[in-house]
Amino acid sequence: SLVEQSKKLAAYQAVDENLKDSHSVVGVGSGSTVVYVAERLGQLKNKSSFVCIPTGFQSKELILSNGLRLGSVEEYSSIDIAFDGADEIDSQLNLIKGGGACLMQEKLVASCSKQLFIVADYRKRSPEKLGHAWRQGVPIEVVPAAYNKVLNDLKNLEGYKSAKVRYGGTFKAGPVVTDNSMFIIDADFGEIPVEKVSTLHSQIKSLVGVLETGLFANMTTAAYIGNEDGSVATLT
Ligand code: DER
Repeated sequence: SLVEQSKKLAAYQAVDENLKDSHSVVGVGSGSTVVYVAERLGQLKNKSSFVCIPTGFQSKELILSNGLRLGSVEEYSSIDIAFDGADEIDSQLNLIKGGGACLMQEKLVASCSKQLFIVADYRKRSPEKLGHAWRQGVPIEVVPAAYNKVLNDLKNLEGYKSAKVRYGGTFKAGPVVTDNSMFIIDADFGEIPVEKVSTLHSQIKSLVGVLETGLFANMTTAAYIGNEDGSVATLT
């Protein structure tokens, strides 16, 4: 499909243009686009010269299934370069992440990385504000015991519209449980102006019971966006 092809082109270009022989620790994100990052890494002749750090269970599977060396963020808290997907990217490269409920370890790896390259298809690019393209709300990872308290606290924040715990639906009765045994709350704040992303993140993060938010402000080195026409846009 056009979307899959654009994901692959963006992922391959991001790896080809940025992974250097000097890089020895590589962060691998989560989701369907980073599948192509792991595939490209697995094609490298010198793939045994670097260790890959996962951002969750699926990421670990990607690393192993592509014959890449698996490390952990406990052993390698200084990461040379990381590749990850996103649910939405604004004009300042702020991100909404967490569509795959892996945001905690994704942000941990991103925060340990000297460089973070985001790879995505054209649906994720929002020339407008965050919340324009991704309408499912800001993912928030919360301690299960605190979910009701956090749902109530969120109501007091500027721009709040609604919030709900993410349920597994057909595939799991009850709430989605993350790799960290936490719940996810998806909170709708409508469209979030670029200059408000960092503030909103901090307000949510300060609520007792919140582990992490899916708002990634000022963390992205560059984004590779696969376009419908087969071209790849590099945003910095
Ligand atoms: O959960 C995340 O942040 C993932 O990176 C994910 O949402 C990106 O998803 P995709 O690459 O499958 O579109």
